Amino acid sequence: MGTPVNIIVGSQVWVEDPEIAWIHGEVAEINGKKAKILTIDGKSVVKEISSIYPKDTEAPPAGVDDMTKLAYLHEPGVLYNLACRFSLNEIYTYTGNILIAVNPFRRLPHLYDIHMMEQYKGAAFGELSPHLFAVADTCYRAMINENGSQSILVSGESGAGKTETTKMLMRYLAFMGGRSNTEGRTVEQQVLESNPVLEAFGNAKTVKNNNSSRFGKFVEIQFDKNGKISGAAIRTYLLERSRVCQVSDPERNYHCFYMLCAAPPEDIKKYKLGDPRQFHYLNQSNCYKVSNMDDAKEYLETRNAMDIVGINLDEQDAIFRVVAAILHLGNINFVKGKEFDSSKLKDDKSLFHLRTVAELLMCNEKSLQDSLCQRVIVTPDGNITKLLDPDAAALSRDALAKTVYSKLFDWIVDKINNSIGQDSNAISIIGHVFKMEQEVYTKEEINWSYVEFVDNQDVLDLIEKKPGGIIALLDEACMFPKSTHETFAQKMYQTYKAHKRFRKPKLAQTDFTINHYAGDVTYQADYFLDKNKDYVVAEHQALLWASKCNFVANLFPPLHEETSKQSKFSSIGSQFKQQLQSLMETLSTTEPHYIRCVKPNTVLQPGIFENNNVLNQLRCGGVLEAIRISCAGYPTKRTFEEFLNRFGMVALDVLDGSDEKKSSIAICDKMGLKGYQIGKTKVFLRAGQMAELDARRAEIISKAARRLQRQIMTYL
Ligand code: AD9
Ligand code: MG
Repeated sequence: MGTPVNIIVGSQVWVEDPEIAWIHGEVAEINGKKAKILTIDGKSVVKEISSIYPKDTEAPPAGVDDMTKLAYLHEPGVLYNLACRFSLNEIYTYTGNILIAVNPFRRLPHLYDIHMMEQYKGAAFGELSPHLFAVADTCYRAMINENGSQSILVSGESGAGKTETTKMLMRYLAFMGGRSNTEGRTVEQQVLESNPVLEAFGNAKTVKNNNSSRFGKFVEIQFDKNGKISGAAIRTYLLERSRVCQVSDPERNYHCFYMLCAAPPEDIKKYKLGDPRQFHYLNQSNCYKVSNMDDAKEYLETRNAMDIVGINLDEQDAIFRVVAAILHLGNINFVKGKEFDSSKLKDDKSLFHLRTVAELLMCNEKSLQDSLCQRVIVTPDGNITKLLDPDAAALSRDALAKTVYSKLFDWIVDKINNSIGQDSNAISIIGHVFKMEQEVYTKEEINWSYVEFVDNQDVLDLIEKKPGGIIALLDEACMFPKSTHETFAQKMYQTYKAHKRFRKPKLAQTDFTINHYAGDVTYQADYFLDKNKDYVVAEHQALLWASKCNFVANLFPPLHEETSKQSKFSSIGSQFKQQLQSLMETLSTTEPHYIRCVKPNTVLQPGIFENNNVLNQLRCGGVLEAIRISCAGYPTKRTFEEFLNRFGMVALDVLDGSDEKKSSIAICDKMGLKGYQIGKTKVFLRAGQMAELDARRAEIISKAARRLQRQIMTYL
């Protein structure tokens, strides 16, 4: 990236710096391929000329609202522009049609209020300051005008602001597509209120984000032909189950547990709760409170949101009974029993919690204990009961907690979908911006060789190719009863020993490293097998299906003979892969819009912009690639005819009446444009060149107008 510019003594430049990524300096000396630079922190450094970049001394101090307007497009320019804007609370910046959103970590209420929405309503893209409302508005209008489905892809690392951005997008769409003056619960209200409900059950405090979503989400908002919201579908992916029974300091379990512990006294009594510190599933970490979050208030708000999305009071009661039961379940402990390798309840406390669980889940106390301490093994000669030792019983208890919680979460998502309702009249257009750009370039046979694409197909193959990929090997290992994570790791080491993207770290027994596009990631294969198996222990299923509470029983419907045989083995990896595939199919029928969220610092504080950190996100997130393509590429294309119609006047003397192509080249050359490209039917201009030509054209027009005016005056 970057425009080739001569660097001379006295040039203002950007130089790489280990601490702040890029530092500003002035070239003091040049010796062959090296330059000595005096940096603004008073140091003198010597660098290869090829590694330094010119600094735009004319750049507006407040930055530019679209990266494509930068005079010099290079990494330091892009970074500096974002930093300038961030310091002025301008958190949004365009990169062509991608919106970059830097998390302000402070409330900016005016930025999202109703007046702001009014302003963006119908405004041309780029007319107002960059904003997520502008993206939402563009989408909405494109959907109406072109009658095609749109998608907005929001990406970024944990804590970058995806969830907040998505909520604001949904609010804007509800504002545009809502039915004013409608009584009662409207679809758009239900769509909006699904957020607090899902966050209560699917979000938790982590080290990276106080409100981290522990599941993936795809929200489809459906509109009727009048542009009014007519339905919605929410799909969720891979809820983190292990968090239910395992939390490390200073993180928390899912918000709902703490909310319920902070509920009004009558609820606390009903669910036999109290201080969260008494529960094993919560007290593994010392963190109980989240700053700026009031669990008691959130509890009431969640209840209210549940009302709106259509979860009735009985259902709400059942949901919280299940949540409470999970907390009590975690407090059941086991010690060695009389028989060899058996276990029994540790003490009266454990008995109390066992009874409470049975009561809350409305199931039989003895069956509950048996389902935790025994397994029935089906053999051709009949069933054998195997006793579990205390460790295995504790694992069984945790497995039950995880299963119940994830079924509960799925139930909530289904319920919301059912009560909002679906409208299946969608029309779609297919497209992917980058791919289309490339195709145009190829068709026009122009040179775009320096536009590098990230091709991670080899990593994808390594992970998900069938057969032979890691997921396939994992599924195989899971089906084979004797495999352990060691045998699985050995198999991987063997299979991929020559793979460029796969490495076995030295001395590792079961770890493996994948060289992803964004960098190396080392994985511990330890729990891979367990985590990949998605089955409900038969004893747990039978226990809860027999519950006297319909809600609980319905979370655990028995499998049909047929399906149970087929899906005896069901793997999370393959399921997720299928879900993603189907998501990609849906997306491919829509026109995509991109919002890239950036987390400015790791301390989650306002006003701090960590250069290296941000740069890394821009690199990994493909933002720099996108700039390369949309800017170092040719953002403006015009057919020869269009080009001549518009700019013929700036160079009348060089036009060739019979050859449009020659004339177009002549205009560009006369105007001194560099680096443009001429295709078979079109002129391809670099960023800013169109503006240059337009300025020249405006100048000529105004001169002509003045001349005309003078002439008229003379005649008068
Ligand atoms: V994760 O992958 O779910 O862990 P997200 O979703 O990317 O992550 P989230 O939207 O939850 O991050 O943002 C983290 C926090 O940043 C929020 O809780 C807010 O406190 C803060 N935030 C994010 N965006 C904004 C904003 N536009 N205005 C104000 C914001 N605060
Ligand atoms: Mg989130």
